[in-house]
Amino acid sequence: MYGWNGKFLRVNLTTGEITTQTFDEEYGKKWIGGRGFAIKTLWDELEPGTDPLGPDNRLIFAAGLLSGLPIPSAGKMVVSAKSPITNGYADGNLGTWASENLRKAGYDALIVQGASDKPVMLEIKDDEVKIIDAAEYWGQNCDELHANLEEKYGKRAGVLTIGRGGENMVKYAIIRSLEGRAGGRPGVGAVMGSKKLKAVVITGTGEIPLADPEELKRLGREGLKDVKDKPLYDFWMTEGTNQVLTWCHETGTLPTFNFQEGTFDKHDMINGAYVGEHRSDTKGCPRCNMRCGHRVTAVGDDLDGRLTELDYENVGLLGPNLGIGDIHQIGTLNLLADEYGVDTISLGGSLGFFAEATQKGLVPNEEVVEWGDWQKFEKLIHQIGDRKGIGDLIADGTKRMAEEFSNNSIDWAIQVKGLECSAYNCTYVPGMALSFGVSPLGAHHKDSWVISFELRESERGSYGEDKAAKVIELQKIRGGLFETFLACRFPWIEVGHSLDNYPVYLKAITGQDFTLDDAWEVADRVYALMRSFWIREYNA
Ligand code: PTT
Ligand code: SF4
Repeated sequence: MYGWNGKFLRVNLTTGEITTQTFDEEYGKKWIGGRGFAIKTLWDELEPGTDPLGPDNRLIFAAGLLSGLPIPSAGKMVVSAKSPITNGYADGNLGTWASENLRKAGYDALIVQGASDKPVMLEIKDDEVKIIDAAEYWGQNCDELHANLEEKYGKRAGVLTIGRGGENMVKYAIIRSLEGRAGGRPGVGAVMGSKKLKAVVITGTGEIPLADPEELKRLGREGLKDVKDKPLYDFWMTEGTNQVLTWCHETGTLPTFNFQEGTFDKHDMINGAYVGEHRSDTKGCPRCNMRCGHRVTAVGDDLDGRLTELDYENVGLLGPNLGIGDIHQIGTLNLLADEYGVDTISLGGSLGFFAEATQKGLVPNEEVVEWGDWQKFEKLIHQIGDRKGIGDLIADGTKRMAEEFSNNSIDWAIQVKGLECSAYNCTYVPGMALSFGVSPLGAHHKDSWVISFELRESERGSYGEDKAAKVIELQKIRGGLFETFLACRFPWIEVGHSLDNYPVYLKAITGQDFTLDDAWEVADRVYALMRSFWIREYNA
């Protein structure tokens, strides 16, 4: 069989047992990889009602058929678990050398179960797999830890870490890799912390089993050239995802003051053009020629001059949503989120909710935070990451805070299924509200970013069946194809690298004639199981 190794690596942190489990081509074709392997594992192996932060939850690191290969923007891995914030399916799509190394080490996925009673890390070198003591690293934040592990294992090792946010099980803790890659917004990092697993380091020296490696190299070179030659490429390289900010401001969809407003007067000091001009450099995922991590300097006593990667979601939620219009101040909050390893979207949503609670007089005097007071927000992030003082409550997210504050505050807790909303104010875009509402992940834009279609094709605020149809179509392409076959979706959605390229890549990888229709069938299967999982776990 080509493409798949046909092997999962399983580590039980309670018993110390390390095993492998094989699968055949029929299973591979049914679930493909990434999100497909993850949801199938969670569905089959978890008892309904399993505590997401208990030892029985599974923490899954899965590659896909495309991931880690030298084709456009494929240095990605799915990290997944049952979510401690939604109780449903959680995942993130993380840029990391770990995907390539995992496949080269001979595995398609790593499944971690059980929990250690002391801090440990996993060291995987091909078939040598060790659970080793990580006491010396416990308490370190992500950048320091990453640097230490990179020094020990090399720059091309796959290094996955949690910060103190993950250790302290902040409900929206993520897993980090590289300079600023962060994945698993619905609390996958908290699950890693609950297992006392501080890091995973993977090095693989074998070959990924490819049907036609020479052809794949040729296709990869052509694909990368196609991306670079696209008319939108230069604009993308200047503005990246931050280009969205101006557009959101102009359409009234920018989350401002906890989504109370949709425009922001300082938008031109934090938009894509401004960041493009004031950034220090760009970073990205492995082997990508569309690097989108625009790094700016942070400010403040301890962080002054340090670099941090900004994307639109980070800027939207840590900027206008908190009333902050200075890109370096936003950078400071972003850097702290990356250091503690907490999701910027849920963090910005939770801080925005807390600031609105202040505005409405619900917060005790000593804790209040005013819009735009970035230094107070900075202090709160330290408290959240370490779960100290009021930070302990904010670390549980908006829905839990709304229970605490009552006074109908659930009405302005901007979340779905408990997961805070990505950076789109839906007042005038009901299609995007639908997309958030029907996502089994909660209010994440990743699977169906219908807003661009909606604003392009219809009157602001209008309703129509075409929007619902588009939500379904995008769930298949973004949530299905890109999350199971596994590559970054930006070459397709941002510069127009055609979807028709992917079956061609898959032919060289597997030797089989995949069609896009096959991909949609897989997408439907995977999506149906994610939904079923949500229904099964709801109040289980
Ligand atoms: C992703 C979510 C996003 S989506 C952003 S900005 W975006 C936030 N980034 C964070 C960050 O940074 N630091 C932090 N501490 N928390 C963060 N939380 C937020 O996480 C990311 C890119 C981006 S940047 C996007 S849109 C695309 N997402 C993809 C996807 O979902 N699937 C796919 N096949 N390709 C994608 N390509 C793009 O990847 P999550 P990454 Mg991602 C500093 O993780 O959980 O999916 O949430 O991982 O490697 O950082 O890539 O404007
Ligand atoms: Fe990573 Fe950005 Fe490249 Fe996608 S476009 S692979 S998110 S650097």
